[in-house]
Amino acid sequence: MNELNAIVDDAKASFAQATTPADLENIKARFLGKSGRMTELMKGMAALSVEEKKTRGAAINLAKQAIEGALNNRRQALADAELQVQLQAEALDVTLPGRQRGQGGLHPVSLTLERIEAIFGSMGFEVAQGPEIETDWFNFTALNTPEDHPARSMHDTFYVEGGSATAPNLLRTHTSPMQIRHAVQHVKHHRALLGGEQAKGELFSGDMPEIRVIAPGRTYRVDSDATHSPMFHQCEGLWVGENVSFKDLKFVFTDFCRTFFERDDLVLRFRPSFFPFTEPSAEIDIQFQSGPLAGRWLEVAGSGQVHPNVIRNMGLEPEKYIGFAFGMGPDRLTMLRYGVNDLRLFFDGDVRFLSQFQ
Ligand code: 2NM
Repeated sequence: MNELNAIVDDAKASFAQATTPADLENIKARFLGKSGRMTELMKGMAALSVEEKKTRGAAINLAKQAIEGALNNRRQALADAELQVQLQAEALDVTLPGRQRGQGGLHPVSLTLERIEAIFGSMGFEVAQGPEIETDWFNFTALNTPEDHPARSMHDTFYVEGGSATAPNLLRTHTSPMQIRHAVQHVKHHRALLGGEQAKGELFSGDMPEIRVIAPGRTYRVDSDATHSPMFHQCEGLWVGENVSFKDLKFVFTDFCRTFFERDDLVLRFRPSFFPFTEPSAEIDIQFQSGPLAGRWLEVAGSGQVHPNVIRNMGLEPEKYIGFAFGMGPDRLTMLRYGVNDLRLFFDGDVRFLSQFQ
């Protein structure tokens, strides 16, 4: 029996020396494996008598159970140790402050566009959006711009593939083409509501609700310096009805500017000018009465009474329908409102600059 105790002690000592589970399983084979010491002892019983087999067998079984118990204990201990190592390595300090997710926000020019839309929305203007790649017809011809106008040259306008020699495609140079698209749809819709046949090319002189719309969006011109970006924003406005006058333009635009800049004492000046699509035309200047820009005339928009040719291209009879239009630069309005002196800051994408507007 001493021999069995010695084997059990040897097994326990050997198991204790194992430092990894794989190590332990190798050592186990020496005692419990096919040619392990316990297996050899069992084989050795073949020659014993029945009586001896009983006592010897029981003793061997006890020893075997002791070895298996020791093995399981060591397995558990090694697994626990392994888990501890892993837990240490993957320890989290739950008391550390969390990593903050960066707070996003709208671009300052987007803030301006939202302001413009809200103010004109309160005056009954719809918002129309449309293609940035335009045809020569909507961008120039429909807007009464002559074939030889310098704005149509490749020095001023980005021409793109996809058009034809007589109908080239281009990046819109203003959002007025969208005004034409909107007006044409408006007229088509209300003509259809009235029913009746329409001769080809016949201008509409029936009744319809007024067209009141603004067209904000990106526009493109071949130009780049501190005050010009090849991509810039525009917002054009259009109000067409049977009795819409320059007086209405002055009222609407004055109200817009005073609300936009939050200055009731803001003064406006309508200075005679020229655009192909309006006649008469005027530049609109504003003057602050206080603050860093006080006393200076600042140009903020172009405007005018829509040219009869343009009214016709909307599908309307100019003897019945009249209106005004204006165009302004949201980029410049943003510079004036926040005191930014370089337009390029808006398009560099520097978060240190942009985050100041949140
Ligand atoms: C401006 C100045 C004056 C304008 C004209 C039109 C339309 F579609 F009615 F012809 N939309 N916008 C217009 C008029 C734009 O921007 C400086």
